[in-house]
Amino acid sequence: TFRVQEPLLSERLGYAQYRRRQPDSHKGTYGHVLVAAGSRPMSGAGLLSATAALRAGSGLVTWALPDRLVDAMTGRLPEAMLRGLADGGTGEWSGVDPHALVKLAAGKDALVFGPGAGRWEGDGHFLRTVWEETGCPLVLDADALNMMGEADGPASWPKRSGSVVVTPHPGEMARLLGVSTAEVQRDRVRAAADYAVRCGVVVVLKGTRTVTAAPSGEVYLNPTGNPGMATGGTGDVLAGIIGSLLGQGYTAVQAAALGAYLHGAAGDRAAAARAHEASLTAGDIPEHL
Ligand code: NPW
Ligand code: AMP
Ligand code: MG
Repeated sequence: TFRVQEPLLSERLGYAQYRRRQPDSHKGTYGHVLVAAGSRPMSGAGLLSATAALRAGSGLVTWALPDRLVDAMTGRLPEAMLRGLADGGTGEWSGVDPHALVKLAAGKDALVFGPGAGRWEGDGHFLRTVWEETGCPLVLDADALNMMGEADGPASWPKRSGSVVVTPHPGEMARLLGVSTAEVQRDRVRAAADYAVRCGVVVVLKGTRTVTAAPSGEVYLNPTGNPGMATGGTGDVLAGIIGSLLGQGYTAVQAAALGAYLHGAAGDRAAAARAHEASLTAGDIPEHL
């Protein structure tokens, strides 16, 4: 059983829970997020996620990426710290030892993994290592979701100490559930809530009126956003926003629902700033946070 909370976020979870910055705070107050994202053909996904984490208010952002990409990305986002992980010269996560990422995650306040990470033989083992051996709250998006496997995946894995937010689009949700995209879209609330309850993770099922579902069965529908956001990279931005909020100490369900809200609201402002929403690009969204 699950409960759909309406009216939506702005009253229930949104600005009421948004924490104002305190005058006597410092960068340590606002969390250190590790964004592990981007690979040779998709470095932009990592750049978008890390940029969004900074714009969403993180005190510090470290962007981990395969070593070979570091030179090309140097200077693209000067506020983030770049950490190249040994990749055997490939520029791909397939060449990275998952324990190197685990080590880097120690002491971080949140980890975002998946945007532009790619797929490879044995990637499920990589994800399991991250799942089991990192303690911080985790946002799993894009390729990380495809590494989870169908159906029971995390339901049968050891319980993590840190919370988990997964951010599938309908195609990714369908793969997680082992059903068609059309089936997911037929009852979006049920698809998201079933998975959240069964696997003990917060699910953010993206698309028009993004559904946030908690393991408790609570469900929030997001009122913001527009079809201009149907463009490559917008999901990578959302993952960075949610990771930032998790790292700032919001609970997983707050970070997920508030993140979806702010992402859509920034998308609405970004669309309004263009002559037409069709011209919105993912990189506009962090600019309007
Ligand atoms: P169809 O065609 O309807 O059957 P994939 P991806 C479905 C990175 N990126 N409603 C749809 O299936 C990502 O981070 C990098 C319904 C669609 O064909 C990932 O790492 C960028 N269906 C990687 O690329 C910018 C929907 O899923 C299929 C749906 C692959 O991610 C782009 C595509 O999904 C991108 O973010 C919806 N709302 N949304 C960069 N600049 O570096 C999706 N589908 O195969 O999971 O591929 O989402 O493009
Ligand atoms: P992804 O497919 O991972 O890049 O994620 C796409 C992002 O854009 C998600 O946050 C979606 O909720 C958002 N989005 C895509 N299409 C729409 C739409 N028609 N209305 C509102 N938001 C959308
Ligand atoms: Mg995506």
